Amino acid sequence: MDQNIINNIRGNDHRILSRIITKIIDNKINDSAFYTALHPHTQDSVRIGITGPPGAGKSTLIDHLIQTALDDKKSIGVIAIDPTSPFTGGALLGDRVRMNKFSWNDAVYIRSMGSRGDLGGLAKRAQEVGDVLAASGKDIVIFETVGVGQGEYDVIKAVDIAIVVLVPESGDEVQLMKAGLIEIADFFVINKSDRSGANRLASTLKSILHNDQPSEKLEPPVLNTIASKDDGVSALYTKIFTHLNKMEQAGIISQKQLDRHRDRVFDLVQNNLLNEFWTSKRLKELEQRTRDLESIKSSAYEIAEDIMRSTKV
Ligand SMILES: Nc1nc2c(ncn2[C@@H]2O[C@H](COP(=O)(O)OP(=O)(O)OP(=O)(O)O)[C@@H](O)[C@H]2O)c(=O)[nH]1
Ligand SMILES: [Mg+2]
Repeated sequence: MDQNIINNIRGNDHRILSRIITKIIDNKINDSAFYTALHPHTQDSVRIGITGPPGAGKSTLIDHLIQTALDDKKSIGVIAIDPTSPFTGGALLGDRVRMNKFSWNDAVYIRSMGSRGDLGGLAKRAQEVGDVLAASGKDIVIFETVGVGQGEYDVIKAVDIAIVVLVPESGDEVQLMKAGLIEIADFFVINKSDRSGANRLASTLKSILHNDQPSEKLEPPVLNTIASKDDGVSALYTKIFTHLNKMEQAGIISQKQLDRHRDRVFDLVQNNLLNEFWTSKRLKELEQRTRDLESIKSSAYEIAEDIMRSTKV
């Protein structure tokens, strides 16, 4: 591993950051020595996940959060995970505009990465990009995802504080959320509160959260914002850090850090084993054993056991 690269990352050289991050997104860095050398420098950033339905105003909120963080003398990195863009990691128009807006400023780094067709490794790569941004010295790293698939869900699970952004029309979704999102959400924002129904949604949500909260979590705050008018965003910024403090004191942040560390080890072992197992010979065997409709007569279990027992490597 070239120590120069680590030094350049730590020196916050944005050109180097871009190059490295592109490689990570393209899955071209599988050198464990790189991540091991990076690791000691990745622990000091606050990791914030912001998720919610398409068009809820997440990016608009983040734009204003960036400005608020800068006013607070904090540096900030943003990873926008876009499920509609191809997995080449190309920045979308909106993100380019945002990047231009802050491109003069080396305290801000914004990058988008796609997820389509790439769900399995998405959370892993997003975390690795987060590590690079953390090592570059960013005080805050924000992950923006559209709250849809498992991959995005895994990204949001792996942060210190998960913020779910809703809009006044999200009433029905609150029911859906009770199943999944409430488990991961540490904080709710009702954006577009210039529209009717915002207060009603806030009070419905508060009562659900008050009654249904798992005991190992703090009750998530619910805050109303109008991101497009920068209304409520600095209050949101302050509240995020107050809540983070409370989470820290309750031992929740260290528990989350430990959980995500364990999950990463688990996933790495699992991926390594899979890669080791599925040699080209075994893949060929799989292909042969499932080549025609006739093969459906054998159960999947039977074929799987045969392949696992097979000495072909
Ligand atoms: N009325 C109103 N419009 C808003 C508000 N916040 C954002 N918008 C608008 O909503 C649209 C979507 O905003 P984005 O910030 O791109 O939303 P997003 O959640 O990042 O969208 P995706 O990343 O595509 O899921 C834009 O046209 C914003 O100007 C708000 O508080 N009120
Ligand atoms: Mg967005």
